[in-house]
Amino acid sequence: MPSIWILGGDGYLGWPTAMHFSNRGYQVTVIDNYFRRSSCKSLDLGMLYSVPNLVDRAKIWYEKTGYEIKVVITDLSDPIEFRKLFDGEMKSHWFLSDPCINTPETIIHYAEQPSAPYSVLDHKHADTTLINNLRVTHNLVWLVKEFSPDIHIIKLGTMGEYGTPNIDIEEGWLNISHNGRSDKFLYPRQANSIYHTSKIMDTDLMWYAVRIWGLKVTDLMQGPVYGIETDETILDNRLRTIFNYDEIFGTVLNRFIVQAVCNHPLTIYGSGNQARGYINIRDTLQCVHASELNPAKTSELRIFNQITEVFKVNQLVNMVKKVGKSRGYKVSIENIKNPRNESEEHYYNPSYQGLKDIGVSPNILTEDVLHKFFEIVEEHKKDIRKDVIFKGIKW
Ligand code: USQ
Repeated sequence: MPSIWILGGDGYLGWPTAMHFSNRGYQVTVIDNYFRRSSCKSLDLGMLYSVPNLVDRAKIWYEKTGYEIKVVITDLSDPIEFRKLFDGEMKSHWFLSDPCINTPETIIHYAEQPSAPYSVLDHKHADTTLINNLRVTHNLVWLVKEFSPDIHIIKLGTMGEYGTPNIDIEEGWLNISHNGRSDKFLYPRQANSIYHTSKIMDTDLMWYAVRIWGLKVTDLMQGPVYGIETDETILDNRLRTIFNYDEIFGTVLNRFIVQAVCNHPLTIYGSGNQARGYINIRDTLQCVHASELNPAKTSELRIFNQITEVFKVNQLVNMVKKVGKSRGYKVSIENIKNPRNESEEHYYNPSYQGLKDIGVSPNILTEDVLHKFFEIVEEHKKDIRKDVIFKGIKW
């Protein structure tokens, strides 16, 4: 079976992705530097529950399924460390019989600082975001070019690269006519945080590597993800993914469910009319897998918008309110003065057909999905820390 590396394999998306591929017989190696865990500690952010370290997660996974996931703990922003993965010097911290890491057919790149609020905390955190995100991507394209240019890179981008333009959002590219001539360019990008800006720069680095070196890259422009459960996390509670509901690492719907359960008002930033494309964590796995099965071609930067539905914040609030109330919660709301520098009244019409065309069948946000989500959060109700929900990080 093909070999896959998952960079950032300890994170909210990385660990479920690792189990997803492993469960389907792929040889999976996860690589991580525990950035999320160490940031949660240093910034004193609560996770909904604690999760075993990556080696223990791999051991539990083996106990449950008989499949091996190899584990490397290292900092991929360091070019010398990253190189050791390619030249065979780096060995797995946990393995069944062979510690060697095979060169993969596909590399899935999630190894980034993923939070917009983190990136605008102050100069130091902005710097960490830029340095980490750009160096990992830069190291990756150089090493793939040098060691194995046939590897398909699947990179997680973000819909936030486009911002909220007053025209339809295409999937990555735009045909432009100017003074009677036409050409195709990357869609204009205009981000609202240092984090989102780092993702624009990532895309530019990868476009360079595709254009000049002929690499194969799929860039997945993903919207805010929600959810907690996948087909693999349900095998054992200790296999659950890291779940944040704090202001820095928690995405909006995940935060709203936790807020409803702990009787905290739902924190609507500004008018609540901001629209975004959302996606269930299960669909992130589906989309990444469909991209792996249908790789980009040599010299192709293929871009998909990885969202399944567009909602305004207020629509999410209404859904959470309805389901929360039916479960006996009061569910109040609070319109907080928007701490972010973002448009609240804007046009938003992204296209998102490409992934459906390669076989993705979206899980939409239904009341049943929300009920199931509430049930899991309720198991941890007594551990929820209200003090991390809103501290007022300003842009
Ligand atoms: N929002 C609220 N109340 C909250 C939290 C957020 O009203 O308590 C609003 C925000 O103002 C924003 C929307 O909800 O308009 C989405 O916020 P978010 O925190 O869920 O998402 P964001 O900061 O944009 O970032 C998240 C992920 C990031 C990913 C991005 C996709 O953290 O990794 O790239 O979603 S996108 O938003 O499309 O750029």
